Amino acid sequence: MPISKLNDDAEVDLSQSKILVVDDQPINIQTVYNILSDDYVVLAATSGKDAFKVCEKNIPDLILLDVVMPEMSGLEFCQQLKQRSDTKGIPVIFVTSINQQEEENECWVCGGIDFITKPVNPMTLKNRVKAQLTLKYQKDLLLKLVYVDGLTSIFNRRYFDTHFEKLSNEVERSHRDTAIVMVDIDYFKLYNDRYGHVLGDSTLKQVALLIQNSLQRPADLVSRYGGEEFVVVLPETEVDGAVAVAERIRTSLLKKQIEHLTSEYKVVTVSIGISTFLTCKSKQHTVIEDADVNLYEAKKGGRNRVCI
Ligand code: GH3
Ligand code: MG
Ligand code: MG
Ligand code: MG
Repeated sequence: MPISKLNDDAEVDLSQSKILVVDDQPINIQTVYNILSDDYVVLAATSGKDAFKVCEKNIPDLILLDVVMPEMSGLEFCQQLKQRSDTKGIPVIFVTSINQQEEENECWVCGGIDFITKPVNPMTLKNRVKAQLTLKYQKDLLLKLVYVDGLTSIFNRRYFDTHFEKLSNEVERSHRDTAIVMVDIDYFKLYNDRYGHVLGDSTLKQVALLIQNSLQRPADLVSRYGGEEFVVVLPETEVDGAVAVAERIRTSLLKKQIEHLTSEYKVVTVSIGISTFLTCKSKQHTVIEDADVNLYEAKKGGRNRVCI
């Protein structure tokens, strides 16, 4: 199909986009608010410190940033913002009266994506903001399409592979253990045969959500590794900790009592295999294989169990 057939001419709805205006002068914030608040959600902060507080509660889609501010300048704020993993993706447009080339260059160097001079021309501000928000929307959408599984809304195999490679390098550097937990639904082919694919899909979603909710630390990560198989990565976790997580997953699914009459357990269950980088001598390559071998042991041992 020619790509032109795929073009969607509908305007993207950006009305829920959050713009954070950071300026030490409330009158400047008011000016920007008057120009943008009909089209977007406008948040405000009068210092870099306040702006970080706003970001902690509510990650904005765009920041409009003054340069000259007491305590922390806009340049310092931007540098710090770009060093934090949770905020580095937020685009920053500098809004400033600076007209020296050198100072303007500093705005680019510290991570600004665009530059608007004061006094602000409302048309220019509106158009620059719209352009950056559209780009941000497209980038977020692309990342979601590439890395998030459409059925279960958890990360997909591609994300896992990328994440895992980075993580393996970190484990080698830090010598801290990391656990891999492989979860596979038992007799799922029989489940589909008996209850149909629509219910099968819905049960897969439930299991994904249950695994997600069984994880307690922000760095823990679950992805859909294959059809009805999930992989959980638990950084800085040794075997005992991983077994505890795996048992939590297994027993909370059991408690849900999702009917599966063609399974010997009469409800949907999972088998789980665990390995850790410490137990696995040649590390990166075999840690997944080891977890898989242990998963196979769990299946052979009667399913609905955890093997290490
Ligand atoms: P075991 O206990 O040994 O794991 O048996 P199993 O039937 O779960 O294993 P097998 O690998 O033979 O079959 C996996 C089944 O999972 C096959 C397929 O029908 C089902 N499956 C995989 N992906 C999906 C999906 O996206 N939706 C649905 N409904 N079923 C899926
Ligand atoms: Mg100022
Ligand atoms: Mg299975
Ligand atoms: Mg399987």
